[in-house]
Amino acid sequence: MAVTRTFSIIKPDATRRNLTGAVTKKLEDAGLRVVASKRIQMTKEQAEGFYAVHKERPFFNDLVSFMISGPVVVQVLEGEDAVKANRDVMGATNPADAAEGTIRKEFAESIEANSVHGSDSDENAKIEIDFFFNEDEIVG
Ligand code: IDP
Ligand code: MG
Repeated sequence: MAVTRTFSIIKPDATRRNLTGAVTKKLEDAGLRVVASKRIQMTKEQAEGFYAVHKERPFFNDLVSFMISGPVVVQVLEGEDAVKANRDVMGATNPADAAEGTIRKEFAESIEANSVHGSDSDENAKIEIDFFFNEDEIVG
């Protein structure tokens, strides 16, 4: 296995409850290293662009509204097989289905307000990292 990168968002439900540190600790305990991080208020255009893959889904408008309802923390994470390591510690999309010890099991409020985003492939990780970060903002 190789050291790779993935992209993470700590979503507005988590920043609102002051869980940035608690979520980041879970990521670090899972062997991931935060190599870039910034707290931003996403614009509607950014959220629509980021989630464009979901634009035909019935929850798209609600999801965009939720993602701009407060600040988020966008992060680049590095580690062994980072995409999988992150998805494993995130847990299932619906917190009702999430395994014990995962971020979503512990912190998520609902299937929508589920505390974290994580890339689902190395290819999408690169696209998502490039969407929010310049290379000189990432320091391993
Ligand atoms: P993922 O975040 O686990 O990869 P996706 O299917 O990519 O899940 O969905 C993206 C995001 O859209 C989810 O994290 C969640 O915030 C929201 N979402 C997914 N499914 C639903 C749904 O059925 N109702 C409301 N929001 C949803
Ligand atoms: Mg996804």
